[in-house]
Amino acid sequence: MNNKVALITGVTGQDGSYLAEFLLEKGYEVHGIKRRASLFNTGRVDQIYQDPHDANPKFYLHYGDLTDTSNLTRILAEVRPDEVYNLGAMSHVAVSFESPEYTADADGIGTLRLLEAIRFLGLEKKTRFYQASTSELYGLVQEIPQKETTPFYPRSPYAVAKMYAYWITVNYREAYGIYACNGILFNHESPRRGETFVTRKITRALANISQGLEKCLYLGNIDSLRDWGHAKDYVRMQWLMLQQEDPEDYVIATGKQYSVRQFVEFAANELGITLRFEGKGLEEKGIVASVADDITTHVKVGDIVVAIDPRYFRPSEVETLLGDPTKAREKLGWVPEISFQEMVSEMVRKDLEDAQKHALLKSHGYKMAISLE
Ligand code: NDP
Ligand code: GDR
Repeated sequence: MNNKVALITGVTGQDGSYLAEFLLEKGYEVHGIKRRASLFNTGRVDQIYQDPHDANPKFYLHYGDLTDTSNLTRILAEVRPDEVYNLGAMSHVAVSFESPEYTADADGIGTLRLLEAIRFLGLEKKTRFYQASTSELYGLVQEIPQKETTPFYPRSPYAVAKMYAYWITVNYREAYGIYACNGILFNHESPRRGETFVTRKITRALANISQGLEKCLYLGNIDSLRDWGHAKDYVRMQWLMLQQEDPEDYVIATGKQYSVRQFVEFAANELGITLRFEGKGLEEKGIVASVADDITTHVKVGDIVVAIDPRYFRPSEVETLLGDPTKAREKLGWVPEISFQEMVSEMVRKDLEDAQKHALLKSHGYKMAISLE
């Protein structure tokens, strides 16, 4: 019987939802912080929602925000968790250039608020702390592949905020003996990935295009290289990091790299669309892909399926990321179980299912909105 209590910030996000499921399966009592929104924002955790009126619920949601110190302190005082997973963040790199100050507050100072609350409440010896650090810390990479000892060079307000969070986590571990760890996670995706991150944007748009719901997928830098894993594999590692004798920081990655362009090709193949990229690089900034075969009903030879829109270029870009997960493998026995191909296929299948439902509704005269961000 597991009597452990966990608190997850960002429980309504991609990782938060998978982690909550994972911990509930392990018998944890799970508390999550959700933000007040004008529309329901718990879609990713609805399947594990438990009516608080039922006997002995194991999953609780609290209203809160990482920018609100008294709120965080009160929740920590009430919940007195054994483990805190700080997954909440303004997590979109491009958006952080638009809202740099808010990003610093939520992602940087928000982490300090939680650590300081743990200290203030005298929970230093009880509460273990996980910080969602990121491969974006490596930014302009200083070494290939990147590992725990690779120097940081952040390239966005998001990454700079996360750099503060990284170091304040290390500092509270060293200064106050808190069991606090950084997971330096490389990109990880799933059908629950937010629709404006590039992988989900691609699988969703191509699925819609294959059903005649959209015409063209507009992207930014398609030569960008990333080390993409599956979120389910990565939340397991977040938990593992808090179960060790000593707190340490770990890189979590697959050790394999693909370009955005390759991601498009894999996703298109899944849908039976064959793309021929016509532009050689970003210089052309025009059409970069056209369809080679009329395999699906709605896509014909010569149709432009992917085009470059400079609007999606970033003021300073992270061109290449490739992680070295040797430490996680050797010390924690962690290896990713879901391959890149399996992940792309799962994402495409889910988005195709949704697109087919929408196409059916449309064919019966129902109107539906598709966001094209
Ligand atoms: P998501 O964007 O899917 O989820 C972010 C979560 O944080 C959401 O629940 C969101 O709430 C919440 N949130 C945003 N702002 C605040 C705030 N001010 N106060 C409280 N909660 C807030 O991110 P992921 O699940 O993909 O990532 C989880 C964490 O891991 C993030 O910190 C991210 O920066 C980091 N990370 C992610 C990687 C990835 O590839 N996915 C890689 C490395 C690090 P709402 O639902 O209301 O928007
Ligand atoms: P990233 O993820 O910035 O790595 O941050 P994202 O999917 O947004 O971008 C990956 C790469 O694709 C390029 N790109 C585009 N990106 C988006 N979003 N939209 C486009 O149209 C587009 N076209 C090309 C980007 O320029 C970039 O090079 C993610 C987030 O989850 C962070 O929170 C996390 O810390 C890092 O991963 C690791």
